[in-house]
Amino acid sequence: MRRIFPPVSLIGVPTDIGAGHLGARLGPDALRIAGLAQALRGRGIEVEDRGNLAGPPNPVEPPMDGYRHLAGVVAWNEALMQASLRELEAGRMPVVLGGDHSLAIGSIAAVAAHCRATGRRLRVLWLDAHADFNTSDVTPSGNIHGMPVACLCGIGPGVLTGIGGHVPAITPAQVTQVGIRSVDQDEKRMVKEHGLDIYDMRYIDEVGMKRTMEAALEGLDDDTHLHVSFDVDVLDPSIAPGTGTRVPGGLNYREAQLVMEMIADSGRMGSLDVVEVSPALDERNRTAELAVDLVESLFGKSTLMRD
Ligand code: 6HN
Ligand code: MN
Ligand code: MN
Ligand code: MN
Repeated sequence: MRRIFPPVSLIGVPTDIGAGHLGARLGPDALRIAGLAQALRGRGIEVEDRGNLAGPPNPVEPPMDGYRHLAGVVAWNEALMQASLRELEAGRMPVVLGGDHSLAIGSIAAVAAHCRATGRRLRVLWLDAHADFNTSDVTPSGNIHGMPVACLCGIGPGVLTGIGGHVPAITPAQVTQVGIRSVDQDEKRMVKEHGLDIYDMRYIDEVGMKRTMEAALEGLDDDTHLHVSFDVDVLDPSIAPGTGTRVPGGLNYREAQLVMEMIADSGRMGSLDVVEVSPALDERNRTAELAVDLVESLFGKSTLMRD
């Protein structure tokens, strides 16, 4: 069955201002060079590439009061919140090309605002090696790409938690995380305290990806907008070396395909981030090419007759 997807708008966010390694700023162009727009058009989807947003350069400064580059992260996220909301209001699906994962704050704040305005239910599926639930008090690095989920849940500085106009933008009950295998010591306490729904690698190893995704996608209905935030470091570094915070023991190729195919089958995806592609650390753009391959599956490509 071939699904009808709304028209897609690609929004490039060329920054690594929320990360500890430089390089994710080149991610949007790496994804373009890997043929993202062409691949989606080949599936019959109308695609507009809005180009890259502008924002402050990465000043490469040490953290202050537990945050590295807070003002810069705010500026990028305010720009993205506006750009993304504009697309949603025009009935288009924003596909955000990162950039580091701090940009999920603006991206998801926009989706949350749009869902509030239109009375839709929002669910967030967070595909990542990391829980990204740190705060300035507990962060080991000060890097804000380790904090977006907490910020979206209202835990963080007001300049970030308030970006979509409603604090919190979402509640932990709306978030499901898959692929997690690196959570910092105090971050573990945070995710437990706030009851985050986490399918970590041990769960996936024990239960298998099919049942994991059935559980992760449970309860979506016709009124649900599913936002997928795809951090490429959820993939095993042996197949996706081009990213700044590699953690061994990630998803293999078939597991990752099944995740995307099952999301596509749900028919509920309304917006997407593809983040943390870092071409400077990659081998011949293979991480961006794999990300594009997986995004095609998210948009319904399947091996045999099901498309
Ligand atoms: N990401 N938990 C680590 C930190 O510095 O807070 C790593 C975060 C990585 C964030 O990959 O989006
Ligand atoms: Mn809409
Ligand atoms: Mn992340
Ligand atoms: Mn990550």
